[in-house]
Amino acid sequence: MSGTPAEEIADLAAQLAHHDRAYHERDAPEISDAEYDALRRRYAALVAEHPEAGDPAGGVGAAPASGFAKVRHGVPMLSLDNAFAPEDFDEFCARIRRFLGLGPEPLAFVAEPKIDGLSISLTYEDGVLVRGATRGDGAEGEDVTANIRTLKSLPERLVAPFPARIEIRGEVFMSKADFLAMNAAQEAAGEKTFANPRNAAAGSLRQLDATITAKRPLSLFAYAQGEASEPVAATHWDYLARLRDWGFTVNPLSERLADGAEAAGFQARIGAERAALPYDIDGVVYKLDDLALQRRLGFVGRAPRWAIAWKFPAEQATTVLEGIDIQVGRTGALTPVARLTPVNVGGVLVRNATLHNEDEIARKGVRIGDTVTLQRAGDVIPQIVGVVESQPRGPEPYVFPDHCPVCGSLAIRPQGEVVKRCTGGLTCAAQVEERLIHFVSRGAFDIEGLGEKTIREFHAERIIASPADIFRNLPPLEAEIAVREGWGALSARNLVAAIAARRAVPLARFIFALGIRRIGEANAKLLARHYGSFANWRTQMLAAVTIGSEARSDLGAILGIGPAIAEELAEFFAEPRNVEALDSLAEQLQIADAPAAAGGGLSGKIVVFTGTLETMTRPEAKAMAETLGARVTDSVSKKTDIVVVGADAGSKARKAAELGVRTMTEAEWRELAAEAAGSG
Ligand code: 9MJ
Repeated sequence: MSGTPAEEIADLAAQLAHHDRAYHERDAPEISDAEYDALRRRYAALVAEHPEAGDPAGGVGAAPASGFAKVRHGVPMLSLDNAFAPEDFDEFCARIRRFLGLGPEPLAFVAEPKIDGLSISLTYEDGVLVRGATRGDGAEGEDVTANIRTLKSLPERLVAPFPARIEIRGEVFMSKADFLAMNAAQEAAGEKTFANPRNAAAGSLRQLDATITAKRPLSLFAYAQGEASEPVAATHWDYLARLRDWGFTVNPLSERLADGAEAAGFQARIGAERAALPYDIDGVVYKLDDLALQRRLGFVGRAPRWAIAWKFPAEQATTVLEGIDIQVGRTGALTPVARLTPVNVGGVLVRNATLHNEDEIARKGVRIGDTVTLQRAGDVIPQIVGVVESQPRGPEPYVFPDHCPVCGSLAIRPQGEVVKRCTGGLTCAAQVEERLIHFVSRGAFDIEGLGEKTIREFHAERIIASPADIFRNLPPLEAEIAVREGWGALSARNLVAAIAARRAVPLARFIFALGIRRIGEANAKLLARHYGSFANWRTQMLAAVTIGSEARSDLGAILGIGPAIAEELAEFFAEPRNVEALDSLAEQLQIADAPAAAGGGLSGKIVVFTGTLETMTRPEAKAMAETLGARVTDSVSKKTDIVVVGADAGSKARKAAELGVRTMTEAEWRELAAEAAGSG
């Protein structure tokens, strides 16, 4: 092996590049996947240990902890909205009809049992599998190509004819029988066992050594599409048929329903069969069959408007309420959490359950010492349903505290709200800690190696007291961490490198990371897109503190923000300590301006629709404009770029004319949008 670490790194990078070409370009790997992974791991370890030598193979710094390279999904991998009752499903259908402006004509759906596994994306080029990736956060997953190749139910090559490039999505899972057998074998061998088939499937797929994955009994059902070089079907049902032709396994229980009215019957049938099925399902996914309509419907946030997961009723159990702990959230919300005698609910051991808020406890009449009914639906936090009256009762009603259990500040409950909040703000250790945890979380700064547990530890020991502390004085921080138990020089260096790598941050992530109440990822994006730069956002927010200011009404007029959220932002900026914390944090960072929205032609344009539209509903028109990068607002001002004037338009059209804002008809708008879509 070569001499200095830098030489060894360069040598390994060259070897990796060679094997990457053999694998991806010539389809003729010269070493096994396990040998390749070993090379990658050796390389990653050396790069982490000697950051001064650089990362010539690239990408390793992105994922040192997991060992998997990150992969951006060309089309985001979506999650699904849930339905729990027939009314939820009916509302879903009604929403589709409203959005598309449809009458009572039948709407066909495809119903698929919802497998509780792990979503993956499979890319085929010229019919050959070139990449497998996990869903990750939907935008970015992990490259698990080597692992996914070991699945028997996965075609390495598609059966012709197929498009030049296509991405197929599906669920990797483990059958109940395979899960039980594998756990028994693991236990006999003194190895780790898994809590349920879902965890077993995820743990087996995400193995750094793909030869381990190969020994695990994983299965795959294909059910969705990502990017494709050409359209392959006009309906989802036909798409499933294509999947079968190409060699995939499609769930044989999937059915085409001529109308949504048939969903309840399907739900009941599958529910009755559920226990006897060879794999775990937690509901049924209903997808609108017509793909052209799917495209028109698009997404809200991370979920498509054209699909819904109708979950089965929750599993229930009874146990004793041993106590009620009050948790303090990052915005000061006091949440009562039930401490329970541990009990098994549908295969999961439950020790805690949410009691939501003060009113819920009173409404259910729950007392400490009561026997309670507990339920768990899907991945949601278990809930207390009510008291088992026939069992001995707790001695006295529960009194909700009126002070924060952590900092002792008064807890108040504004009129009309259900949540009591600690008024301690940044003086409350619990709020500060929760804000820090939010700050480093996935959609925010996402710092590798700085998760919830580490933050709690560092905060408790005053190593990190504010977000700015994370980035300030990294060398002393590294020295301090290096000598901590369980750390050491290498992990300290890795952590500091991971922190440094996050100094450059997009504006939307920065805004989201602040943890301002009601500013989730979607709203943070809206704000970033609207204000463009950190400096502009900061100036405008400070101006928006004044009720009635132009900045305040501009903020409230952003589509999707509105006056209530505007007030939340104004409240945050009205507190000088928040602005101080914000500024000292910003000093440590390079906050990138929000990119002009994807979609080309209409990026950053402000559009107003007025009057009655003939060929689309208002929600569809808005969604269409936003997809193309435009912002849609409700009122016309001199900042408005385009006013689309429908039938019987009134004052807004007049105002546009007065201000000299460009107006167009609906037909002209469609033409412009089509052009913009083409240019994107
Ligand atoms: C599962 N988990 O079985 C989808 N899924 O489609 C099925 N998940 C899905 N479809 C779009 N059958 C997003 C997720």
